[in-house]
Amino acid sequence: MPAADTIVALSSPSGESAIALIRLSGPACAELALAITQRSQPLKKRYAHFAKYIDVNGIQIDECVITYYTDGQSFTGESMLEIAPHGNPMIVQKILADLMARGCRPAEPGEFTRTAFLNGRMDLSQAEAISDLIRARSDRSLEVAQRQLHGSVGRKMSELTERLLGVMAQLEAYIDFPEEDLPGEDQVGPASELRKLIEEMGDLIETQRYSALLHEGIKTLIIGEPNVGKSSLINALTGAERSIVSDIPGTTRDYISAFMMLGSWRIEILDTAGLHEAGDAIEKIGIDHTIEQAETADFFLLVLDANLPYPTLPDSLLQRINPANTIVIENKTDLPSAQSCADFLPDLQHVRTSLLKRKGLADLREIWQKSIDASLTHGQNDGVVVNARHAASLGEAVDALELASSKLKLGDHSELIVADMREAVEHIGQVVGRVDNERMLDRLFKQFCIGK
Ligand SMILES: Nc1nc2c(ncn2[C@@H]2O[C@H](COP(=O)(O)OP(=O)(O)OP(=O)(O)O)[C@@H](O)[C@H]2O)c(=O)[nH]1
Ligand SMILES: [Mg+2]
Repeated sequence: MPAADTIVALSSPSGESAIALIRLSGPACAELALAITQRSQPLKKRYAHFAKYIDVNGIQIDECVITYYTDGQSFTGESMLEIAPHGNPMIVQKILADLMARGCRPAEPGEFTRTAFLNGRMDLSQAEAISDLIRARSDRSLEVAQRQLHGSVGRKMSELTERLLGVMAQLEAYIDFPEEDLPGEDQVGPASELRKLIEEMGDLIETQRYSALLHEGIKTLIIGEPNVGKSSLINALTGAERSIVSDIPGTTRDYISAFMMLGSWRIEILDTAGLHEAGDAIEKIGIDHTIEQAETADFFLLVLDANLPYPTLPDSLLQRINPANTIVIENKTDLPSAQSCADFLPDLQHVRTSLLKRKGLADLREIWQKSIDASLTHGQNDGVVVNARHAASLGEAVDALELASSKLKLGDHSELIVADMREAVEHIGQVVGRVDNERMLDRLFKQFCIGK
């Protein structure tokens, strides 16, 4: 059986399910389709065939729905087969073993998408979007992955490239006349377009921060002195008894994390050890952990007991908090001695709560969500959000353009400036995969699941 380099994998999760999906891609698909169904007529393309799956020994394994795709009209661009048997892991294993016996080989992680990319079915940013789409855990990240899958990043890169090529064409007009310098008046247009491009690309690189927040969740730290209600807050927000609540100060000794949704944002929320002059060595380690976590946190909920004097916060923490990333929660307002804490860090937004009586939580959610919307939504560039790999390539493109820009200012010869710009165009090309780098592709597709 000439199944050479026809790949196979289970594309649905392993375990019991109503149906499972086994995918194949490669030159032997048409022939395999006939062999496993024992038919003599080719399968109609893109048609759901109800058929018996017969193994190499002539034994029926299951009844399945089989779809056949021809070259150029499939996800990978090669011939493909999709076999949907009943979702019993034993049936799936038997079919996979049979296909292997017929010469197929198991697909590597992401190999279907990699083949699709190599066959020009999509650019690299679209291939990455498939992985993001599968892993998305919030409406926002789904939205961004879907936009990217429809080519938002690719279109932006084409636009940038076109504009760079436009500037290069203006400069190239002088390359044929090396004895002539670019006249001053002809430098103005290219110089200002170059600056504009550098700025726009800088904004685009900034959206990487947003992409990380989408995928990993907005890391929110609950901080405050011991016994103010931090653990009560994580429990109220997540609706679970995640953290132990007690009236003994210093109950939470190390941070505890949980995930929650705030509107369409995914939040990683961490309850921490209370900040104070540590009593014992273990408490001190817990407080060090809080300060360490604060360095990488995106948002802070600073809890106060409205009945007690204001806390003194460590300098490192004071430097991290600002009105855009912190909300002060004045808790225990049900007690008769509760005071207003409005003059504690008055620039920050304040919410009054009684976590014991479940009061003020809706206000907190509303202010918190508005605050995140305000600080993150404007950071999106026409809805285009780049990931770390894109940002690195764009960063190199910006470096090359900065060089070009300074050479232009110095009145260097056009040829030198155009060379730098050509380098920038190449770096932009890497975002969508115009690269010759097997190792980079290996690394990228390894992060995919098998069967995708
Ligand atoms: N009266 C009143 N008590 C509260 C309120 N919120 C929490 N408490 C009580 O305060 C005590 C401490 O609450 P926790 O949530 O454990 O406080 P914490 O900040 O996590 O404390 P540590 O882990 O020790 O740092 C518990 O007895 C809670 O029941 C509130 O709004 N009003
Ligand atoms: Mg606690």
